[in-house]
Amino acid sequence: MVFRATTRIFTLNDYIYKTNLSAGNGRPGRGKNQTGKKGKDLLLEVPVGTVILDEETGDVLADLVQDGQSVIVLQGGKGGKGNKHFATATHRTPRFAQPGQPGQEKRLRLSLKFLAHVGLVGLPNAGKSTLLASLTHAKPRIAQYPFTTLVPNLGVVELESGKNLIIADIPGLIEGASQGKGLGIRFLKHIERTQLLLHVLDATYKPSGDILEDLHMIRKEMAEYSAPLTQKPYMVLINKIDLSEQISRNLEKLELILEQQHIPSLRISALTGEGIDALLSELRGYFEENIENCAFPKSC
Ligand SMILES: Nc1nc2c(ncn2[C@@H]2O[C@H](COP(=O)(O)OP(=O)(O)OP(=O)(O)O)[C@@H](O)[C@H]2O)c(=O)[nH]1
Ligand SMILES: [Mg+2]
Repeated sequence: MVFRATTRIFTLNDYIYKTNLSAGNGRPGRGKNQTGKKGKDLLLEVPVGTVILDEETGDVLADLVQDGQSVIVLQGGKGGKGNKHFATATHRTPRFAQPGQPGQEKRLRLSLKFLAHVGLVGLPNAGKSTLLASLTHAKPRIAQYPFTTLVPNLGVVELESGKNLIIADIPGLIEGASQGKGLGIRFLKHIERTQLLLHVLDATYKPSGDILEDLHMIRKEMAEYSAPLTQKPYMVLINKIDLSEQISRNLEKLELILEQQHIPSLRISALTGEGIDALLSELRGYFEENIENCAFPKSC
């Protein structure tokens, strides 16, 4: 049983119902000095970023991080040896041959961890999917209610050098997500392998609150999931600035606080495109020389 990673599919949805898979058994040995045929390979395509685990032990059997990378996870049945194999001086044409061997069996778990370069994080409704749609050709679901995104989305930004930058949009996080509130934190695995995080803050989100509280809350939930996630470089995007009449707080003051903490920030409107060019040029500056994972075509 062979698993092969491909960048043509992005989900493991094919395997939701395909749960009982088997490759061919080895065929019995045959006459005329012939070994039986090997079992036929079963080739299974999975998205790049798929981790294959042994369900019983939890051991990682393979982590497929390159397009085209393949791994034999279970050996198929060997063909049986033919009758000649068993011939002796006194018994030249034995009437028996070895039966084909059955293949190995195992319960496997497939887990996908995206291999994106940039991860979008934020509260539900902050505008993450709108931003993905504005930066890339991706067409994620966008709507005016929380938890529109139920499964993560990927988009591709083509840099000037022709390199492809992969951006992951994950479902929104809320306070208590690490305790299972909302959709929980299980989607954070998809941004574990990114190089840069973009924190999308809704500048209109709380009528009188401080949107930095949103930032700290999200980062706290992320830290509960995995401390290294909070070590990644990040940038703050102050979104929805087109809704100026609904932004009562003083953005300059907010930006000053971020600056004092050496946190880069940008004002954007994912909807109207304001600030998106500035964001793209930041991304270019960051990644042109500095792309670590090369899983996708033209990424490096
Ligand atoms: N005016 C304005 N509306 C925006 C902007 N960005 C997003 N929106 C709106 O905000 C709502 C939520 O946008 P989404 O992109 O679905 O938000 P999300 O962060 O992906 O939300 P979840 O998937 O629920 O986590 C939609 O109605 C968008 O049209 C913006 O820059 N300006
Ligand atoms: Mg969304």
